[in-house]
Amino acid sequence: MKLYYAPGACSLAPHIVAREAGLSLDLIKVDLRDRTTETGQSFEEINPKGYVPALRVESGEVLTEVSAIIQYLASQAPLSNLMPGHDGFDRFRFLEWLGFISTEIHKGFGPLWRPNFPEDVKQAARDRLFQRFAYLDKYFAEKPYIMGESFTIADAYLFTVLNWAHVHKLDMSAYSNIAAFVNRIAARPKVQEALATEGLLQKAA
Ligand SMILES: N[C@@H](CCC(=O)N[C@@H](CS)C(=O)NCC(=O)O)C(=O)O
Repeated sequence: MKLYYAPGACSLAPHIVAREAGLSLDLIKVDLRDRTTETGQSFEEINPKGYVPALRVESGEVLTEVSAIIQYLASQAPLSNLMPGHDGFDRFRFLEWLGFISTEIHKGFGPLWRPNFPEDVKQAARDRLFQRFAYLDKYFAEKPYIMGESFTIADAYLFTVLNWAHVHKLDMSAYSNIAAFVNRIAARPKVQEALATEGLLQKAA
């Protein structure tokens, strides 16, 4: 399988998941400015949406969207127990979390990546993120991981996007339980491997 990624982007989530699942992956770096791969291919030929991550699976098909890719990877290593099974309410709680991470946190950062967006739009995005962080901070006061006592792919996704708080110099001092969560995930050997491979160790939380 090939994962098209950009260092520190949301593609870090599937990168971590593949390592946690013990799956072998070829990493192909994408330059998001000119949308070419490090092998000189047009990235839009691989993912016409133009963004990372994209995963080329063994059949040759290309899968996009973080939440779909990480679930696919976890499904390839069921014994790793990286997500709840299909029976039971936990599965739906888990999907609820993936939706929250994707739409509220991942995309919540969207305006902050746009140099030309007006400051009031960026401030509104920060305010909204801080509301979400307050919710997460309370949640992690009670539980070490999103699904309770064990690590799942949702933790890898949340860890990846929470790291952007530092990139955008958000004041996270009020959220000590989020800091503890980020440190807990960062300390995992497979997460360290992924961060080192992407050249992020000195930048990670
Ligand atoms: N809906 C997509 C969003 C992916 C996304 O936001 N990718 C960013 C990096 S984190 C990107 O490649 N942005 C470049 C662009 O949109 O041109 C997903 O969930 O996978």
